[in-house]
Amino acid sequence: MDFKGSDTIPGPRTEDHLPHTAQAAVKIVIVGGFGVGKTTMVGSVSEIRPLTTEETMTQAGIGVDDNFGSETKTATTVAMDFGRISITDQLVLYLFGTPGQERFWFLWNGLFEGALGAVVLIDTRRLEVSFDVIGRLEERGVPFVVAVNSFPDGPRYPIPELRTALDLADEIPIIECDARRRASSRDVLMTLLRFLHSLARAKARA
Ligand SMILES: Nc1nc2c(ncn2[C@@H]2O[C@H](COP(=O)(O)OP(=O)(O)OP(=O)(O)O)[C@@H](O)[C@H]2O)c(=O)[nH]1
Ligand SMILES: [Mg+2]
Repeated sequence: MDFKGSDTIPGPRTEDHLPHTAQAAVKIVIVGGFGVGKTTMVGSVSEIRPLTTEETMTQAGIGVDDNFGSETKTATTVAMDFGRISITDQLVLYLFGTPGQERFWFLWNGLFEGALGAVVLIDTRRLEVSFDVIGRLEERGVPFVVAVNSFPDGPRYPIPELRTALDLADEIPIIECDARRRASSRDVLMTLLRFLHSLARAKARA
């Protein structure tokens, strides 16, 4: 895609084979409304060549596909994105990006099976597209963190304001990121892992 230029941290993409030392694999889902940067995030952070199922948006999509705020966008995910990142020699994350358009949301069921947690990507220009997504995660009881993908023309809000606008509980981490950057996307995943760890510890104590 067009943004894989100088802003993307170059790095090895040769690790197609799972390291022999890998002991645990965790499934993580990247969700969010249409065009918030899910495919971008999976692509920037994956150490294997990501699998994408993008289709070119055509005339047929006009009036159906919501293209607001991402005028340069020419493709949309129709099934899923898939990538992998090794966090340590032992721990590997499998990343599944969901389609953003509501007409493909029926695919969520399969994508969430066995998922330990989720990242909700948001675009501050279109917060409202995140409401349904967050509601659906809460219904499913899937723990999640919120990552604010910083688009240059996106308004900046203090985190507490975002928390109120999205009606999120205090313990749910909200962080800013740039989905095009590997290091930033990795930080988001580390935040999710720390959150999952703290939930597991709290459960063990209860
Ligand atoms: N400036 C900026 N542009 C971004 C960023 N992330 C994605 N983009 C652009 O925003 C558009 C949407 O990115 P995608 O990764 O396709 O979004 P998506 O959430 O996978 O979209 P759907 O699969 O259609 O729901 C693309 O045209 C990218 O070039 C970002 O962090 N900053
Ligand atoms: Mg996509």
